[in-house]
Parts: sequence; structure tokens; C-alpha cells
Amino acid sequence: MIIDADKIAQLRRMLTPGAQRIVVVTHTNPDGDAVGSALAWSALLERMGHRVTCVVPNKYPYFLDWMSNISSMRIFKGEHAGEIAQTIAEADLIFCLDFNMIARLEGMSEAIEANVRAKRILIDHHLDPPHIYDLEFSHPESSSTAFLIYTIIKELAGEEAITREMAESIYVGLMTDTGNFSFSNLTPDLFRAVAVLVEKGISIPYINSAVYNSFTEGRVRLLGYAINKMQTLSVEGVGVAYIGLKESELRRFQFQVGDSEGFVNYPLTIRDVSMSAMFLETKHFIRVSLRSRGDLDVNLFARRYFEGGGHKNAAGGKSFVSMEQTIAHFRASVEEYLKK
Ligand SMILES: [Mn+2]
Repeated sequence: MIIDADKIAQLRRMLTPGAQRIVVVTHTNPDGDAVGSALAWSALLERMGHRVTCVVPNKYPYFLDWMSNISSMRIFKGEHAGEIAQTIAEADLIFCLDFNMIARLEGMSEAIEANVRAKRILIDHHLDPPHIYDLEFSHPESSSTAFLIYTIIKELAGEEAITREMAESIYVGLMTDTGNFSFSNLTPDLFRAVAVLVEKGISIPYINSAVYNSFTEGRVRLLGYAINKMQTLSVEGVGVAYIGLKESELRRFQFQVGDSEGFVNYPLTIRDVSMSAMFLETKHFIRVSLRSRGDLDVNLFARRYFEGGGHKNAAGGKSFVSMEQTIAHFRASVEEYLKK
């Protein structure tokens, strides 16, 4: 991945002098890449002498609770919203990591929009960013934002600036966003980065186990239930699978944030399925997750039919009608989309 040297120079100028008030934010329902990137980047900025506040719009999944410094992450949603909004209002620089639409921050968007004085810097790998940032590191070819963070740190401060804790955070991002190094954009540079992280002393078996083997019993039973509920259809010879889970069903399995993470990938393990969807009912809307294989573009699909977007093979969106209507809309949309 090539990062524009001019942009690195610009970033360096923005980060001099030290002791600036910096806010690092990432997206709603933060995943391993969001949290890992934000923690590593915040740690670097702190080492550079800045006053850093790392914020997530809502709670990160419990299987990331073990991460070093995760307790320093502020959670906007809840009792501290006012105080965090104040910190955002006073920031000199705001870094937006692993998302590009401010609207994706839901309740926190207003607090970010309200600070019109701060310079905003984007570090992200999702498609089609709006050009509203003062500095943009937008690299859809990067397998994760964490890999982008790694590359920027290397360019800005050298590998030696990476501590073991930062290496661990970066690795969590690389690992989770690539499906344990099995999705696309797995470049030689990515594996060179992994080699450096291992040199920093991270334990891959430990991280792997901490993230993937730490689920609750309810989560594993919910997965079994969800797979049993899965529906499949075939459109123009393309296999499509989907799962819809209502709030009442989630409650039966003591659902916690993060429990459904990864469910949408399972239907793609079926030989003939090239597109998978999951519909998760929340208080205000149905969260739509989409995955695909090969050339089937779910980013475009999410944009066109579900007010969302993301990557070619992994995207998300929202639906504001009932589960039944959402599924009917999905089935009709798939027919239209795949017949073109
Ligand atoms: Mn990501």
C-alpha cells in the first residue's frame, strides 16, 4: 500500500506542536478493527505528547474486554455523554477511524459536527468517503484500518514507535477484519507487518483465543438457533442465504452486544451460496449485514436497497420497517439486483 508522502508531511505538521487536544473516534458497534485501530493510534499520539481522548459511540463487544488500555476508551452512549461532548467541543484535532460517514456515529454525530474549529482527519478503508475532511487517508485497498494505521505509524514515526501493546491492538484489527487472514487484499506487505508485530512480542495464539474462544454459552446456542432458521434461495443460479433475528428471540439467549458478530459469514461456508444477509432487530431499526464472495458486490446492493454501504464483499445497512417487510424487500431486491 502506497501512502502519499505529502499527506504524511501534512499529518506531521498537524501533529506539531505537541500537547494538542485530540479526539480519536470510531464507528457505532465498534468491531475489532475499529477498537484495535483507535487504541493503537491513540497510544501513538499520547507518546507524541498529546492529550488524547479515544471515544466509541457505544459499548464495544465483550470479547475485546481483555485488550490493554481498553478501559481508557470512553463510551459516549450513557451517563458520560455530556462530559464527552464537552471534550469533543474543545478538541483541536479529530481523527475519524474505520468509517467515513459522520452519520454513522448516530447520537455522537451532533457532538462532532458542533466542533467546526477542529481539523478532521480521516483514516479509513471503506468505499466512497464524502470529501469533508481536512486530511484524508482513504484506502479501500487496505484489508483493515489497522493495517493502514500500521503503515501510517511506520511512515510517520518508524517501526520503533510501536510498543507491544500497540502491536497487540493492531493485530486484533488485522486478524478480525481479514477473517483470520482469509479474505481479500492479503498482500505481502500485510504479512511483513505481522512479522514486525510478532517481533514486538505479541502472542498470536493468545490473541486468537482471547477473541474467538471467549463467547458466552448463550452466544453459541444463539448461533445454532440462527443457523437453523436460515433461509436459502437461488436467483439466476446464485445461491443466497439469510437469517432474521427478532429482539424477542435474542432475549431468549441473553443476547449481549457482539454476540451476533460473524454469524453472517457462516452461510457462505455452503458450497453454492455466494451472498449472505443477516437482519438483526434493535430498538429503533433492523440492522442489515451483508457478505458475498467473488465479484458479487454487496456494497452497491447495500447502497441501493438498504441505505448503507461498506466494502465489495462486506457491507451493512438499515431497515426501518418490520422484520417481515424487511425480508420481503430483501427478497425482491435480490431478484432485481441479480437479474441485471
Ligand atoms: Mn475495518
